[in-house]
Amino acid sequence: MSSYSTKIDEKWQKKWDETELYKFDTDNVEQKLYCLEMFSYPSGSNLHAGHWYNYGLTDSWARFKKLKGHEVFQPMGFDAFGLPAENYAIKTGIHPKDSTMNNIDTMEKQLKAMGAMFDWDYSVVTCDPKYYRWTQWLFLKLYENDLAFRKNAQVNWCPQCNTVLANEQVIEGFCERCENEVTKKKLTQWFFKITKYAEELLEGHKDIDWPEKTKAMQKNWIGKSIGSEITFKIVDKDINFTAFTTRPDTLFGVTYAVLAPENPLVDEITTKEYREQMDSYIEETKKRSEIERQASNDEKTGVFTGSFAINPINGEKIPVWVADYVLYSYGTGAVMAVPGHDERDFQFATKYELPIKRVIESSDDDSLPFTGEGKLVNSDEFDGLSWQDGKKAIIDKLNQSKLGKNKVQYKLRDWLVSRQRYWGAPIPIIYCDDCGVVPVPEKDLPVELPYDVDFSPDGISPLKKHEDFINTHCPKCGKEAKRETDTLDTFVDSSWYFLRYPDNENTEKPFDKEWIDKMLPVDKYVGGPEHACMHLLYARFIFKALRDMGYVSSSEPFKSLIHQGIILGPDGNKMSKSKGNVISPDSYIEEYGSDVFRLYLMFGFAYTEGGPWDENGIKPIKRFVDRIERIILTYLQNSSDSDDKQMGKEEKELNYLRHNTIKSVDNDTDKFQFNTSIARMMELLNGLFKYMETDKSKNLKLVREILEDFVIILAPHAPHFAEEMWEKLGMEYSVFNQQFPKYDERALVMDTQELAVQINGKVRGKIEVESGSSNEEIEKTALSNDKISANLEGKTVRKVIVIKGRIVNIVAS
Ligand code: ANZ
Ligand code: ZN
Repeated sequence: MSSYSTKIDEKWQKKWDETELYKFDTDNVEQKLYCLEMFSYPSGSNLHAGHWYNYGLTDSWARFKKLKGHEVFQPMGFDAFGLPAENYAIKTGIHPKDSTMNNIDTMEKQLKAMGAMFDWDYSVVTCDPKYYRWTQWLFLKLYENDLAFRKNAQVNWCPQCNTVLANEQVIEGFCERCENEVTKKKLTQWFFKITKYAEELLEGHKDIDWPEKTKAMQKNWIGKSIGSEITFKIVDKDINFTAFTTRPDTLFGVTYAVLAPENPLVDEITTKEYREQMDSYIEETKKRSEIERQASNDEKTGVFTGSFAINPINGEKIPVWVADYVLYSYGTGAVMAVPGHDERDFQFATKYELPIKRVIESSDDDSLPFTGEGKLVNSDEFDGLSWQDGKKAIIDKLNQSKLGKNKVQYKLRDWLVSRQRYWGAPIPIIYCDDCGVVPVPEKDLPVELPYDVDFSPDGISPLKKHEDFINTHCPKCGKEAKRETDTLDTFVDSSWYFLRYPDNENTEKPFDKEWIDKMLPVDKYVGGPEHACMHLLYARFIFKALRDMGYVSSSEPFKSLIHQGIILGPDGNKMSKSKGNVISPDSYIEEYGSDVFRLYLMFGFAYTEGGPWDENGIKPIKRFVDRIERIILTYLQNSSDSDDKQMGKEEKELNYLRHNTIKSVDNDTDKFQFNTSIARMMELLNGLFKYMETDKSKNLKLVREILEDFVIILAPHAPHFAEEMWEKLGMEYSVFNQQFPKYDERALVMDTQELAVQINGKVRGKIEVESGSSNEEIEKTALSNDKISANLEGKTVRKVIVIKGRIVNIVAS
């Protein structure tokens, strides 16, 4: 049994604290390495295995970088605004501020007990007015630069949470938070113009080292589509509409057009005859989510408007329909329907007996709809062109009459940031009857959240009922005016927190440009993949917007990103309170100490994959730790019987193992491949035992060197225990002030030869021996080889012939 326990954790945590070992040295900023973990939401429950996996292991990576000579900046803070605290307040009457601050207190203690290198002097708490003052500042800057605006729009509304949601927070039609079905509401809301950066957000991917899958998710979400807009005139009316299409080459195949039910034109062009039918259809479609409407197997429905439009390429009259498979939120909310070459249009045309025309030829497929590539047919002068050339030629022609042009379309929508909830940063806007929308002057920030609010859940935001908060004076004319009562989405708080960490005490500005240019970008960002299309996209957008306003100089906030996997319960399911399969680290840490727990998480899982919890894995790790201590004690007790010059075969082998281990740990830990790092260290430990257990006199100088190296490379992975072992070896505090050992290439060149081994004339395996080995040594190696001995089972070896440099021949019967 080793001496390692939570006592040792406490001893070293105290010492690290007292000696300010992890204090970021601002004078050494040239060497900075910014290691950032997605900050946590201060929920009431204890840190779970997942927190440990994310924060503990990333801390090991950061410690490794410290040993490699970097000035590591590893801050931690809290994403402290948000719905759960407010919902909790409604249920219990405990104010969100009180419960949140309480939780932060507990979590901070637990995070400290983890023994991570967090420099708490640089912490941020987003619900602190010292922080959200600058979140409000950010809003004002975006507003000044036309990147924050208000519009009346159809928005996602969660009836359970009583608030609007961003598109990103609606998961397949359901609220991301409470999992209730999301409905639609027409409301005036605040948006950030992320769409302005759509192209750059795509382009920037090439400059960042991120998982390809995450980039692909963002790319999909941004949804760039290269196509054209084509204008159709309504017959006998002075009305036009434009349709976005990716297939202008099929224009001759258009047999009808479709407007989305929400398109305001519907009202203008629906004739008396169809009015009643149309109104009831539109009512019907309101009940359906966009997801349902887009489903390919969904039965297509629609109503004729009674009006016709002119196909601009050939003057043909086509009927205009309304159907909910066309979305108002995409493109122009209108579609030119080509049932011959589009699946949805085909289904619709079949149902309503609309004509279906072939305009793209296929050499081997004459069924419709045909969605592949081919040459144009039934398209007058364009016949015979490839579809690519056809696209261009048709748009060129329409361009002359201004009825068609190229258009790039994105699926990305502007970011809806206002929330009708209390526990968020108030939007710093004032409404004046005379002056209209007036931003709060910067000097009046923060607009503080009042504490004394009424939480009764009546669908009205607590701020709306707070007279003192609402009533104010217009900053422009001084007349009585009213405050905006919506608060900002918490994703606004987290869209810039990494900029505040390095300059968190600044009272003049959100951050100092010169300083922040030195500290950013973040070198390594670690967090869950579920943030791909929300936080990670928002933060990139805000960073670019700040760059364009002159507040930062670079373009991408997170140079390199890695996602941790998920630790599942022993039943293989995601841990959740309701399933009762949550693994709490506390009892394990109590029993084994935090480093054993940390090492287990490292060794038991591939970091980016995670997997189900298996507590059987802990004991072997505990033994590993015990054995490390034992080898050190064995060495210390042996120090007399030594031949420090000796560098024979055993010493060379051990030295090879040492340098090979250093090389592997260096390489693997850098890539978050902790499991293989630990496996290599276990091998080195075995090698040390093997060497120490031989009877002959040993080179203890070499053993000591190796033990020192061993403790240093172990240190990032088991920080408290390594510190203790470092002390046991009589070394000066702290192991974290050491340099990660360099491996010696020369020690890695082993002079070996490969020999084939035959049994009765048949090659049965290969062995590796050192050049210069004696015949006896070669014979011994051959016979103890696993494959060979398996082959020899039940047989008696009659003779062994060694032909040096070539072959070993075994005769057996
Ligand atoms: C004619 C056509 C012919 C089309 C053809 C496709 C194939 P992406 O790639 O997603 O951008 N479309 C346009 N706006 C729409 C809306 N608001 N709701 C539903 N569908 C809409 O898709 C672009 C295509 O989706 C457009 O090209 C249009 O149909 C349809 F053989 O126009 B296409
Ligand atoms: Zn005014």
